Order: sequence, then C-alpha cells, then structure tokens
Amino acid sequence: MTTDCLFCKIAAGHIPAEKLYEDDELLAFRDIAPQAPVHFLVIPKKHIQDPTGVAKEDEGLIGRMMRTGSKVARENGITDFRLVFNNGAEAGQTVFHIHMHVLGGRSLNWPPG
Ligand code: DGP
Repeated sequence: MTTDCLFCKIAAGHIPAEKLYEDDELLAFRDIAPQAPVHFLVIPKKHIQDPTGVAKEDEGLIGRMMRTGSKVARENGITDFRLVFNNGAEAGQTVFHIHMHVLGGRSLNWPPG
C-alpha cells in the first residue's frame, strides 16, 4: 500500500466505498461522482500508478479487471457499457492509482469530451 494514495486507502478499507466486488487482487466500487446510471471503478489492490506503469507481470491482472468489470456490469443490469482507463492529467486522470471506469445504463456519446 502507498500511504498517500486514495485508492490504496479504499482498497485497504481505511476509507469507505460502496463495494460491488472484492477478492484478494481486485476491488470494484461505485464512483463517487457517477457520470451514468451505472458507473463503477475496478482497481487492483496493488498500487500501479497508471496504464503506462503496467508491467509484464501485471498483464493477467489487467485481463482480470476487464473480465470482472464485465461480470459486475451484467450483475448490475447492463449488457452495453464502456470501459475507460485515463492515463495522465491531460487525459482526465485525477487519481494516480490505475482504475478502470465501467459506465452504462444510458446512451453514451462518441467521441468523449
Ligand atoms: P479519473 O478522473 O479517471 O482519475 O477518475 C477518478 C474517479 O474516482 C472519478 O470519477 C471520481 C472517483 N473518485 C474520486 N474520489 C473518490 C472517492 O473517495 N470514492 C469513490 N468511490 N470514488 C472516488
């Protein structure tokens, strides 16, 4: 755990979140500022700063994030959804612990803003 990281604190249970799924490696929880009727985040418990920080040894973990996000989406009643990783401040990343947004439950525009 990185002590000054918000999502490490959520993963450790030190800051509350509305959890949708949890196992030894991953956590899914609702976004505090939802941008769609269903909007949750999937994070690895291991601290990785952003997508560019994903090492070869993490490839399986990232695959599990996608599989888990898709499963939790279906469990929350959506079959069509968007998976988003923001990498860097200019791309909209505000929390520097890698996370995958899962958004759905409404028509989503493309391209994003
Ligand atoms: P990004 O902009 O890609 O770094 O997304 C970070 C997301 O994290 C943003 O949609 C809001 C969400 N978020 C920030 N702080 C908290 C928090 O304390 N709890 C929860 N549940 N979500 C948070």
